[in-house]
Amino acid sequence: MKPGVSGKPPYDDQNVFARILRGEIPCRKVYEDEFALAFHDINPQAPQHVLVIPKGKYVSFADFSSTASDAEITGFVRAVGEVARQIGAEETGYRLLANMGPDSHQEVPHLHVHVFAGRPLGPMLV
Ligand code: IU
Repeated sequence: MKPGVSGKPPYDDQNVFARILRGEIPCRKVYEDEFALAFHDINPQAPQHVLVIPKGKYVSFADFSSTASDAEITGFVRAVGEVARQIGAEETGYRLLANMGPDSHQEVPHLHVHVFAGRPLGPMLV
């Protein structure tokens, strides 16, 4: 397993999403519950571009899927669905994306799912 990609990597408490979760940096909140916080991306790539983050200290999807509790995982997935509903994207459709680790160009080391919507998104470019 590569450190930082799989298993339980070290978590940087000063990463920007940790600071948003602690209220040290403002965000344009879309949704919040016990398990997740969702807010508008500061550099939107679609008319609707929302980030959904778990409240727990998880760097990546590998980390989250292997160490989070069932309640956290269920709560997070439900929150992603709720965000899509709240931004009105259920009818038109939307795209979910999560970058993980260096090859994916993950910039912020706290797990986040991007929700893109608001226009035809075209074929997925990898
Ligand atoms: P990535 O999947 O780690 O590459 O995406 C990080 C996203 O976080 C990216 O779309 C940024 O625009 C976004 N973001 C933000 O919304 N607020 C911030 O303070 C910072 C990054 I730094």
